[in-house]
Amino acid sequence: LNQKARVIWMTGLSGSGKTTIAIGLEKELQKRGFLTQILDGDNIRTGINKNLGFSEEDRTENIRRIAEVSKLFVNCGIITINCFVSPTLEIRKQAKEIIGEDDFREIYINASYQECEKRDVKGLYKKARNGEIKNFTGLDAPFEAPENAFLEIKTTDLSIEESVRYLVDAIISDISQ
Ligand code: GGZ
Repeated sequence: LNQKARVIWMTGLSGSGKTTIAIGLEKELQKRGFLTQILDGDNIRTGINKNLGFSEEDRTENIRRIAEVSKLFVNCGIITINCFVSPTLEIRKQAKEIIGEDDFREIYINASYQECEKRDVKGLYKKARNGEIKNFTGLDAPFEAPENAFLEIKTTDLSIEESVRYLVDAIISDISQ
């Protein structure tokens, strides 16, 4: 068992494709014998972080706890794949500091607001537009693109399969070094 692990930190707008790509990455890593754990809103915001909303303060606390949990996973050799909007430079800096930069790899899942709104898989963009959701990232809450991500994936240019292959190759070669 190769115990060298990483926290693969996916940042991007709601509906940009973070979780879809993460599931593809996890499948490929498991095939190669790696232990993995995906963390996303579905298993974090319903449990450990269910008292948190989407104010800047709550997002900061959300990401802080996630980073602390990720550190525990990565320290026992589990590749942790995190899918959180994690919208600001400051929030991701905090995560990187908690995890430690040797184990932290930031992946920017880049899809424009316009594209995500067009997809609107969960109907959240429509609700945000109608004012039913406040502090919606990209509309009335900020999203700051990463300045030097380990990898940037433009999901408008690549298919899901291509995105996954690009990411898998980068992660495998990073871990093998
Ligand atoms: C952004 C929101 C909001 C607001 C609910 N702004 O597509 P999703 O549904 O599954 O991804 C979004 C998720 C964002 O939670 P995170 O924990 O990733 O956010 S952060 O890192 O900023 O703490 C979206 C849904 O929750 N959602 N309200 N106002 N996304």
